[in-house]
Amino acid sequence: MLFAMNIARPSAVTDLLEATTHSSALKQIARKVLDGGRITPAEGELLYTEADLAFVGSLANHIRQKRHGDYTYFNRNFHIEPTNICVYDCKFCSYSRLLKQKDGAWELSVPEMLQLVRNYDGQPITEVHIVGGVHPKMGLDFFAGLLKEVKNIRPELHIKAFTAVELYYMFRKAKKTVEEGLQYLKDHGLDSLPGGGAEIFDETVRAIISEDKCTSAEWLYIHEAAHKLGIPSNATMLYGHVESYANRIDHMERLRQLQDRTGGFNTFIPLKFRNKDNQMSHIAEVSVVEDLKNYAVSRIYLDNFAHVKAYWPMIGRTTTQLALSFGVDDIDGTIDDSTKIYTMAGSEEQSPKLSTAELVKLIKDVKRHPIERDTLYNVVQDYLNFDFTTNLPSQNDPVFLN
Ligand code: V47
Ligand code: SF4
Repeated sequence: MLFAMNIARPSAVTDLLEATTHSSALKQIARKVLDGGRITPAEGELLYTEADLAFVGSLANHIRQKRHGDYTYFNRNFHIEPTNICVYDCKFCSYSRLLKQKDGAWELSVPEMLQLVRNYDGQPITEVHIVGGVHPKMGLDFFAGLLKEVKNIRPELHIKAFTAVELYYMFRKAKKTVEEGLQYLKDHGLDSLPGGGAEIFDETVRAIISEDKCTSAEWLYIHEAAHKLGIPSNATMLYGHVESYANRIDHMERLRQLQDRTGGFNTFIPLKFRNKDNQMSHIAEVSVVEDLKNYAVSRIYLDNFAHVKAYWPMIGRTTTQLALSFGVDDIDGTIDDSTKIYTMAGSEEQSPKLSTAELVKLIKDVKRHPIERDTLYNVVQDYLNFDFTTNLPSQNDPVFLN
């Protein structure tokens, strides 16, 4: 029997309305959020500029608690990065190489990638995440063939693959419409899209940080088309570089509107800009306080997104645990160390691998209820009372979270 979900907690959130330190504008926002209302872009900006961390944190935590109780989700996945050769030149990217650059470049053949899949034979992995550079010679048919072979080896494995940036390039090159290209990949085994390539939608900022890749309108179009074809997706936001708070709110506003139309986004993933070895290295990284504030405002603003995810390899274990009190309900997965896009940019975790037992402990240590999910947030295993020595639910007394 589980007790964790039913225990009422004293709520810090009602204090927000009484505290004399908050302006009446902020109290009005709090009241609106507590009544289940939707905040405006101007109110979103005010949260960034005027509210302190405790204020946004209490509101975001309240929303998370209302939606998910103590459940904190993770999944068991692994990554394949087919290549880091890329036709584009995003200024924040530490990982890409030009076709003619030999130093530090890689490109994997289909058999090499299938071997990576086979390496997980017998392991209870539910998802493979395939994303990489935009290689001029790896086209639609190459990737469709890869998807089909992966499904032949492991039909039940969910394939979350290709950012809108990669898709836009491969469809254009193959002279397919977005709809035709997506349907073709879906027929070959594509199950969902990851959220990458969104960066910041504001056109002026996008022109500075990634001028030549697909536009914001194209990114949004591809995700909308995918949702209409029954392919769910994620959305990201790269923050903490040259963007303003207004740019972040504009980014989330465009996502919120799309989500209103389709409901096809699973989760929102803020990605903190890391400055190691890229053309934006002169820009200082933002503080942990800013990270937490950003998670919280995201949770408050995106009222039609079920989940907000903290990508733990990027921000590290301690900030991940903190983020769980600032609106985050999902911490991504058990990941092997083949995820180079972040390690090369200076992520907290230089060898980002956590076993399931370690992830479960990380979640339990902050009094949350660990739930292994699949990509679509179906519960795979409840880990509140689980014995890793027998791999069975524990026979001992239930663990109390409070
Ligand atoms: O679009 C690149 C980001 C993204 C840096 O959907 C950087 O479940 C910070 O989108 N500092 C690709 N970020 C990865 C991605 C992702 C990751 C985890 C889960 C999911 C999901 C999606 O990585 C890029 C870009 O925004 N990125 N360089 C950097 N220096
Ligand atoms: Fe290429 Fe992606 Fe790096 Fe941009 S972020 S240069 S699209 S690999």
